[in-house]
Amino acid sequence: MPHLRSRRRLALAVPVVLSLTASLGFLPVAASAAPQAETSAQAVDAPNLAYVVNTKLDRRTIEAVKKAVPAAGGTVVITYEKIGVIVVHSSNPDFGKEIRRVRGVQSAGATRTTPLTAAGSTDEGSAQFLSKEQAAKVESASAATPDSEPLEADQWDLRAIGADKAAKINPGSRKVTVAVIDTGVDDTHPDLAPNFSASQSANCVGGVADTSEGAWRPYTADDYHGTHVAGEIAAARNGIGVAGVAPGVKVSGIKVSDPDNGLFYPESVVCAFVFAADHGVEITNNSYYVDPWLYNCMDDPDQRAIVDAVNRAQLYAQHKGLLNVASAGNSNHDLDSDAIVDDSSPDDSTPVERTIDPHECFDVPTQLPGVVTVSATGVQNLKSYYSTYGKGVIDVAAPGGDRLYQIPDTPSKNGRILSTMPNGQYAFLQGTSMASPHAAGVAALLKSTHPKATSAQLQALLKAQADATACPESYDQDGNGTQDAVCKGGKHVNGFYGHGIVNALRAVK
Ligand SMILES: [Ca+2]
Ligand SMILES: [Ca+2]
Repeated sequence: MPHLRSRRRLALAVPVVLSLTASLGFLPVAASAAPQAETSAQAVDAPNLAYVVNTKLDRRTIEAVKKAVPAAGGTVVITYEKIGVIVVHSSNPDFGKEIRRVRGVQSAGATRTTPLTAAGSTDEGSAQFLSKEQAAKVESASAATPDSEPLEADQWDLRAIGADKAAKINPGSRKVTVAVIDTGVDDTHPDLAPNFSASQSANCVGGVADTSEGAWRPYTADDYHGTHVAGEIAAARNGIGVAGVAPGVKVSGIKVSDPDNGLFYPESVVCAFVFAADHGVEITNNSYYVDPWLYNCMDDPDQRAIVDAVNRAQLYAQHKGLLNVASAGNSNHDLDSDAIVDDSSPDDSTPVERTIDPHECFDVPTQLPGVVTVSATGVQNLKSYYSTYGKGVIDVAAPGGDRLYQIPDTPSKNGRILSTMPNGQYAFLQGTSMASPHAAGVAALLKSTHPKATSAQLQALLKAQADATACPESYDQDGNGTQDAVCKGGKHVNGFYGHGIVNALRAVK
């Protein structure tokens, strides 16, 4: 397809695993979690870790590897036969080494550096809730003009991509669902309830989908991230609060955040992609990177196994027609440079500073092949100061907000993005986490008008219809005389905006 960027290096490193899905295809088989009698000797006090074991895709190999797991001191949690990914728990410190020697194992490694029972802290950043005056408007339909929502005057982001006008032409189809892979979604919020799809929602934490009533909801109001994202995509036009980019489509929640430390571990994300693909979802939104590594290096056996497992799952979803949309990251990193200093990984134990090459070490899922990578802009259509960027990496840009340098002429003068929060609340947040759902919303509008589009075709449409945005002549946002980031490329594709800023109005015309 035109405009699809080459990811040859990554594609070579990670086997494409979809060819046998037709002959293997069944639902994931949950294995017995009962303790195994033949567990090998284990070091005293060794931490119990989770692993992904990625195998060749024939059933005999998968069965043989499953049998080898207890011999290496592990317990099978679940087997995703269609993609050859086995989730294992083990307290044998040599489990990874031992299982990698088994015939048919293509990669295997620990998905965490801290024991399964450990608790940690989370740093969600700070949300800015509405002022009393703004909050009073939330349910006051009379405050709105007939064509707008009570708080829409503060939604500069909708106007920036023509989503206010698009909604009057086509708000999107009920046959399109965007799954929010995140901290859970509070579907009881009055702005989300009308468009929520419970049958396409689950709790995937630990790698096994739990579809019991409400399992997809956030643990507490502090886990607000997924609820904010869901509102940006599909908050209803119902005379209450705010509107989303595609208020006519459905949204679902797939929770992947660990209850102890809030982290998004690989096995949970593998579960989420497979669940979405098997439950008729059209688009996934991924406003996160898979923990515990901000960048996963292919020369490390654990990190390589993480890339392999998550990539198999997201490719499986693409093969079923899903478009996976992901945030670029909030580190103002240039993913087209030769060296990035990562001092935050692993984020579930003690981070160690390392210098990585983003062509060999990957932010997952955003740098995986076929995933739409989204950078963030503010009200001036300039890259947000925090947004990660990179020529050949960013596919499109979308509003994510900029509270420091791009202040809108709105009632609140708040440069961030206003959306839904748990317990019926609203708040402003900024980040590429907010940009990705704007792109996912526009993709949902495109899928509504092009229901037969494949994943690659939908991505091509999203890029072709984006507003091409040239590199700025200067990017010294803090005004100290040095450039804060360097934009490479021309008007039609560059490192700050990819193929441009997504456009909702063009998507429905
Ligand atoms: Ca509303
Ligand atoms: Ca500067």
